[in-house]
Amino acid sequence: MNEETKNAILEKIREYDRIILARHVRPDGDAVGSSHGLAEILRLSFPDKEILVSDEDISDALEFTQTEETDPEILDYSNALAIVLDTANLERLANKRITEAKELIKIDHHIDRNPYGDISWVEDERSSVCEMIADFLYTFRDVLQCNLRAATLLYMGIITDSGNFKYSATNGDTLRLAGYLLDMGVDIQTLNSELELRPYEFYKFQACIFDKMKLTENGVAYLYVDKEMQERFHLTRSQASDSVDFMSGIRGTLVWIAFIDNPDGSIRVRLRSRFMPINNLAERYDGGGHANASGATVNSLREMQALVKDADALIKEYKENNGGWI
Ligand SMILES: [Mn+2]
Repeated sequence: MNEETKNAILEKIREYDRIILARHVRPDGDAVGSSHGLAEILRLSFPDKEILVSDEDISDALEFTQTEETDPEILDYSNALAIVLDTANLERLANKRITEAKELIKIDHHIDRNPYGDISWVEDERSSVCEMIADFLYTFRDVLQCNLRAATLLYMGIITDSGNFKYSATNGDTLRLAGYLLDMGVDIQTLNSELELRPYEFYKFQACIFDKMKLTENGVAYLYVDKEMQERFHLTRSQASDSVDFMSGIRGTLVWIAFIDNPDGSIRVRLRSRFMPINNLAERYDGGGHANASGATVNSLREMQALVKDADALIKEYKENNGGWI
């Protein structure tokens, strides 16, 4: 698929002596895996070229990848080729200066509502950009070099973005390309341990969440991580916010919501759903996002209750008018 585009990208890579890679802010496994996996492949394949990853906001959870990034401010973008990965639109860029590069290539798997770049390779049915980079590597396997580190980074992006091959974007290509990377010797026990193991205190926090979680009549699960709870468990903002995922496994619960006290007195809302969309509800409360994952803000306990009530009414309506949900 897209053989012409892939060929054009390889030609551009050959053309430039300096290549700078970039990705979206608050990087996930796919953003880190695809930018550093491709960087590693390019360094091995073209040792005379200067290959740099330009962002500096690595997440704590991915520090184990020991990836090195260069301060965007000290980079020379003139005569450089930029490759932007996993970034749907330029506003999401961690390094906005990357657009100063002479030419820019977009490689992404989000719906292409905001096309950009001199060359754009977007396949929105792909599980991950790491799957696309693995495909690129496989397509040009006679030209490109790969090592265990690059294979591990790409494999990491595939499993994190596909939910360990559980999300519906997973298809035969995802598994074939993951298998191609595994054959290079990826240590899945170590990788999965790095990605999944949590400190003991994390489970104490989870137990507290399960104790406090509430369920509405029609199946909205919700919880409130107030300031007191954040202090008691020494939670970072992102740890408090991730608590929304604890509620994802309840049968009949099509919507689950976490409310997290912000330092400024407002309350951050994280909404998740399956089968039915949730973004319209988020938009009513100063937010928005994806069909099944959105964010919003409320300013009082009363507004929190109103949102829960609205979500409950939405579920009720959905369940009455649709079959097939679980
Ligand atoms: Mn991705």
